Amino acid sequence: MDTTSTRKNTEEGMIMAETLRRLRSWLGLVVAAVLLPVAGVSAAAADPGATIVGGTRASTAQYPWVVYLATTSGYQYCGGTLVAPNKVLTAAHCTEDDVASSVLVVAGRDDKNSSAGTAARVTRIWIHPSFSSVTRGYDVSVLTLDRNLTQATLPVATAADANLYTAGTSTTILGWGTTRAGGQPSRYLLRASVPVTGDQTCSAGYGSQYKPQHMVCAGLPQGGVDTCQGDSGGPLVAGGKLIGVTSFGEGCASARYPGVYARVSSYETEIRQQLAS
Ligand code: 4AZ
Repeated sequence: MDTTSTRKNTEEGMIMAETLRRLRSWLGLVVAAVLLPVAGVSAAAADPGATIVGGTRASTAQYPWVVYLATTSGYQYCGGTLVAPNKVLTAAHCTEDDVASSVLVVAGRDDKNSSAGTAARVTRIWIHPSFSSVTRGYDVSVLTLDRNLTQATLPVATAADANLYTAGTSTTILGWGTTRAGGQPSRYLLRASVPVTGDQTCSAGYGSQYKPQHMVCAGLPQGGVDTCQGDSGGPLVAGGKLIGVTSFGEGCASARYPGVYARVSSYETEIRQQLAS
């Protein structure tokens, strides 16, 4: 696979994810239930987020700040992180087509088929004003909830946390996404550990799509462990802080293509302002 075709495939994959996401927004579950099977496209492939490949079961008792975004009919489509009692940091590409009143934030529910925890309503969606597409950066969004949740919050990395972005730093990724590219979403919360990848390694795979000022990569050189579809918007955690928001990748868990995350410390000012608003 040469770099050119890889980039092309990445763009096409993203365009498809965007298109399918808009269909979902417009038609809701009817698309997943009826049109996708007819078209031969799995619901997981239509999912704009990523889920965890190579992960193991985890509990929101241990990771209380990890949440998922769902439609009002209960369809989980992205992850997020509780960063204040009534604020969730997620990916802009998760919320760009959303209307606040049609988004649920689910906290404290390991099993999507259960009714454990809390489903809060969203009253306001902030999307970074410079966001246009995942490969240009700015893939961050802050949701305001209709209530204060009781779950613990996770601190957001700042400029003072530069050390957490050093290649080799151990991170935790979490989500309810697919367990392989094009696979089925996970019923349960999954977690995995992956090291932060150096800028040169990430650029070697993604070329100019990887923008070190705006992004950070994490993954193993040989692949096998990664976020995947449906995990988007969820946390990349190191040193007890949120250092990244799951953003994009070429497939999932492939050698030479680590997962790409929004570099949270780059958006410190904007995020801080949103948390205060
Ligand atoms: C996605 O579709 C996605 N392997 C998120 C993360 C990754 C791939 C895809 C990283 O939202």
